Amino acid sequence: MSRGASQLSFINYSNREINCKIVYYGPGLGGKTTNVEYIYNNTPEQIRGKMIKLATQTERTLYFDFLPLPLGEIRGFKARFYLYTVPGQVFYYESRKLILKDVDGIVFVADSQACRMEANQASLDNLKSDLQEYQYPVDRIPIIMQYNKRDLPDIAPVGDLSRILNAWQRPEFEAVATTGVGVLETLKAVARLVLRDLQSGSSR
Ligand SMILES: Nc1nc2c(ncn2[C@@H]2O[C@H](COP(=O)(O)OP(=O)(O)OP(=O)(O)O)[C@@H](O)[C@H]2O)c(=O)[nH]1
Ligand SMILES: [Mg+2]
Repeated sequence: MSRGASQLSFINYSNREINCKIVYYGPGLGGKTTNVEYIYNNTPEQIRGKMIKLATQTERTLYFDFLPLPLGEIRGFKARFYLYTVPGQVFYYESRKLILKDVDGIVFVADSQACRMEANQASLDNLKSDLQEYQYPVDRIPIIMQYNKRDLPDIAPVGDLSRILNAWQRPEFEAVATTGVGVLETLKAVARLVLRDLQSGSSR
């Protein structure tokens, strides 16, 4: 067992698939949906599933965004990744927590703008407490940090973001989700961690 209670990816023996759940988490308007949209738009139609968005009229995520993607193989099983985003607006606590259930890997999308540092921290605290409530081992669950919106003025230096948000020293990427900078790199990194985690897990 590598991750104990959090090691819950669903194995389907009949079609030899392993389903992995990746959640894009982070503060409101940080760029979670933009990440997943970019991935959708840059994946061949034949392999991607349908992207489902549950949005308000202003395009802010109301419940979640969802995109199925086949990404890699493990011990003869196809790994199918399900990408979810959470609604970042502060008051959607319950939806965020529900979406984290059975998560295999997390991308924390931080907003690099200096004025959003507190929102980043609050969201990270929220993530930690949700994981703790589910009794998922925060120190072992695959998490990638993404510092998004690097194209904007008045952004915090990466060193500051790293020091303040990445005390657990997870792999980190700079990104501009609107143009795709860093987006696929982030996805590959989280997929790699999740597959490695699956490979090392004896209970699968
Ligand atoms: N300049 C710039 N704008 C970005 C970037 N990423 C996202 N945005 C913009 O930021 C706004 C919010 O992006 P979303 O992807 O909807 O953010 P979200 O994290 O899904 O927000 P919620 O669903 O409300 O939690 C949109 O107008 C995006 O176009 C970026 O890297 N640079
Ligand atoms: Mg969104």
